[in-house]
Amino acid sequence: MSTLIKGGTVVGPTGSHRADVLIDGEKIVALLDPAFPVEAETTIDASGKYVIPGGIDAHTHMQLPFGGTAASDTFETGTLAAAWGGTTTIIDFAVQKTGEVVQDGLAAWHQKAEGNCHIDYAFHMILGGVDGDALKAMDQLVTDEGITSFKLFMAYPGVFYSDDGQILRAMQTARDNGAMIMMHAENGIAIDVLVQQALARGETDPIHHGLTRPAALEAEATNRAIALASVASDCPLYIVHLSASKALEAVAEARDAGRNVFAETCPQYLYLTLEDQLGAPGFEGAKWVCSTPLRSKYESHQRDLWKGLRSNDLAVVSTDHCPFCFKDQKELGRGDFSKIPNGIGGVEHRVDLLYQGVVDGRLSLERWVETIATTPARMFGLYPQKGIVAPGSDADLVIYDPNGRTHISAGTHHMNMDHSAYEGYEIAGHVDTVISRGQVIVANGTYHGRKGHGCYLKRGLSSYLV
Ligand code: DUC
Ligand code: ZN
Ligand code: ZN
Ligand code: ZN
Repeated sequence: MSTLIKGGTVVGPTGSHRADVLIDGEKIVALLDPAFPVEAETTIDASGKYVIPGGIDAHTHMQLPFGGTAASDTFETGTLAAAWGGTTTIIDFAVQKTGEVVQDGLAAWHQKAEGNCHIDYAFHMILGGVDGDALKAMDQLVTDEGITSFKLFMAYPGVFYSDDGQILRAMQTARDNGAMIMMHAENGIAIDVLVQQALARGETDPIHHGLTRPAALEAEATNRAIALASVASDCPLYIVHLSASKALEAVAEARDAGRNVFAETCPQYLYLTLEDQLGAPGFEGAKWVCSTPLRSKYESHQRDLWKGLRSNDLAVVSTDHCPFCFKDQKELGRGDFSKIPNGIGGVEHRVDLLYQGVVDGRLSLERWVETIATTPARMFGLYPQKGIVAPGSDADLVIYDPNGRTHISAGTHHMNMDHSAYEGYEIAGHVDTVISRGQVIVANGTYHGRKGHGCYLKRGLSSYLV
């Protein structure tokens, strides 16, 4: 089955040019001069549109048990929503619960995902405890399971938390086997003190979530993670969901020194602020409770994050898609903000929200594609199978209409959430057509994909390893 995408502008990380894209089966087989005559079984007209690699969301949490409930998107609903929004690969976080055998945690995650995904998927592994068995499991997962990145938490004492000694040991193991350590960098010990003090003062509203997680404690943990990685012979380190200027400064300084340090941010930190949350009536602010938290618009965070995206101190934009409904889920924290499940759902809107950055003159077209697709593929060992429009790569493509419009609303989104953190946002662009391994799954506002089409991807080591 051959398909020709005709008349579009192909955008890659290093430039944009007019080219027709020929697909045979699941692969891209050629990029052709538009004047070159080609026959294909199907032709798709992409005139006036961009042809980009399918989005790769390197940070999602489908069905994550968390905060006394579970993230509301299953692998089925979450990957369907991702597909609608132009994301053709997710990397979800499998979880080793504290005390559980790592491989058992992984097996449980495969069971949730297998046969249910609309798009291709891979896993990172959250380590809920670092001991001798977990360190051995890291080696086995890298060698046999295609899992080459491990997330640790400096936050959440008693839940996922690792202390500095555990972190150092995991980093040393990663340095030896080539894996990436992904870090939730917030000082959870100090945060828990602030949370208890706030609650004791009767400060129970959602806004106190953010106020008890100050930027300084994100910066402190980021600096500490970078120092530990340095002691572990420059273990590759990737800071997840970075939101604070001072944390970004630490990453930039390490990168300027040639260190193996990388970071991602998320659309919520680029667009939403603590004041949006503060302005919500009553308990509604719970919809914007996430960790790291939204930061104040009166500080320089958002401006610095956009700058970091341009300078590559922030290499990737992922969603940290961790959806909870307001009703019965976010509401668990009525009267106690610390019981609000932490997370914002956004897997459907990342490609569009970042395109708005192009429209607003904050990112180039090429940098848009790099941060949403090419770099996540390279960072996490999926390149060049994914993340690029090139012969030999999987035919995971989005035809993006710069003259279309996207209106974000819980009334029309496909995520299993009863609200949207971006309710009412208008984007000056639109995901027109989505192709996953040669199959058209979204076209003309209609869904043509199916659950079970998505395959598990075994990943290699990061392309950025030195
Ligand atoms: N960290 C994440 O990465 N996701 C959800 C909550 C959290 O703290
Ligand atoms: Zn986290
Ligand atoms: Zn996350
Ligand atoms: Zn549409």
